[in-house]
Amino acid sequence: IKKVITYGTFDLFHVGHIRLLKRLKALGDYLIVVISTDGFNQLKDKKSFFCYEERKEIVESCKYVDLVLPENTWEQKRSDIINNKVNILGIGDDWTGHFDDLNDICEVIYLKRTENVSTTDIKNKLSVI
Ligand code: C2G
Repeated sequence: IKKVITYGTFDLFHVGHIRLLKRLKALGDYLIVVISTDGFNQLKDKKSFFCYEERKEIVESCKYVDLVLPENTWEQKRSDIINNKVNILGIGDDWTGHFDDLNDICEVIYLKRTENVSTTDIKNKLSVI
């Protein structure tokens, strides 16, 4: 079976996330989503509204997702891909080029981001209500 992996914070789960996961699942048979822990979010200088456990529970409930794992470091991708026998790493095109070094062990694909939606926009719009 063809296994796909992706990484992200997935805070305030929205259609941008869902449309990405839907497209990623269509590339194979099994989709692994590696969600940034609260500790790793600090490394990314991101403060998520929901904690890791809540973001994990939400993403696990998405019909396109087969497995959720924690993302603790920038460096774990290579071992994640090898240990889980992953064929494709896919991620939004805001990351274009960043993971090309992994194309010796899997296909690396960058998918177009969904326009006009982002967790940051949601937070900003809510803050001025
Ligand atoms: N995304 C999208 N369209 C949007 C918003 C997000 O396609 N409108 C995609 C992003 O491109 C990413 C995924 O949804 O592939 C998750 O987005 P974030 O939670 O912002 O992920 P990020 O913080 O970029 O984490 O090691 C990699 C990092 O953990 C990626």
